[in-house]
Amino acid sequence: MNMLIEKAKEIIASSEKVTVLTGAGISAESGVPTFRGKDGLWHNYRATDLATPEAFERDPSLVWEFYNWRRSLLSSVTPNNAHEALARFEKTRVVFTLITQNIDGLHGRAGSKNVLEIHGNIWKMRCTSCGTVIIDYRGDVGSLPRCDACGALMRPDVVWFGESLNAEVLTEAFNASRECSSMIVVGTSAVVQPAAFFPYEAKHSQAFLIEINPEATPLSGDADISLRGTATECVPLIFEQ
Ligand code: BV8
Ligand code: ZN
Repeated sequence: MNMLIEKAKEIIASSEKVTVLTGAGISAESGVPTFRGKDGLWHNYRATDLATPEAFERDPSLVWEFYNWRRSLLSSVTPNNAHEALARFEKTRVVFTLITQNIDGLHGRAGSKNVLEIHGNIWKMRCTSCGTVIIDYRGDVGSLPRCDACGALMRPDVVWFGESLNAEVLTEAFNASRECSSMIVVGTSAVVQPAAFFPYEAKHSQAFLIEINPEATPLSGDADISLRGTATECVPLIFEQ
């Protein structure tokens, strides 16, 4: 593994444009449950039951209960040294894009300034009617929060299954995937679209593809380097300049 670590470090140091894609696995060592792991979030709940507009339509209280539970899990966790290493790396680079599928906000708390949160952020909520957005809402959301401006229901400002991603954010993520000289994919099962497509977009544009994951994924066969390790084991080593 050390040889691969050294090689990955060299590639990143010599890459003019670096793009990183993270998934739930980068937050696992902070104590945030992943989605598809053995104790995964979806293990107890089916995504289709809760993280969809239909579920919210059908039972907004249940969906808010699910997000309040996840917010309560997140309120006691802190970024780990993988989040922190990426935040430090960002300061050393003119061109660096961090794309995350995570809604936990841990990259921002670690100090990363320019994060593409393609699936939104669990600490934000928005009005279902007038579009008012409340950011970094740490209060108790209660059972059914309503919009101060118009009285309509508030919803978590996240992208649910079956919902389109924000067009600008998606374009930026695709461009960062096409234009990078290397892409490092950390802690994702590479199942959810369109995020799972970004590494292939990078590869197709001749980028060097590095994967960090203790388990193999559908992406592993296409990665130039596949590091079978955890985020906190590998990320600080390959990004420290
Ligand atoms: C869309 C926010 C257009 C909400 C999330 C059939 C085929 C293909 C696609 C589809 C299909 N049917 C439907 C679709 C589209 C669907 C999709 O991809 N479904 C999947 C399930 C097949 N996608 C969508 O709906 C997207 N929208 O396509 O719009 C459209 C419009 C209308 C109609 C149709 C299409 C929207 C997707 C966004 C959904 N929202 N999150 C919330 O969080 O509550 S996705 C959710 O899953 C999270 O964001 C999460 O990040 C994401 C992906 O999961 P991972 O991050 O990869 O986490 P996972 O647990 O799976 O894996 C963790 C990995 O970490 C593992 O590999 C593990 O080995 C590793 N790991 C563990 N420990 C560590 C570690 N790695 C490193 N270190 C460790 N210590
Ligand atoms: Zn409103």
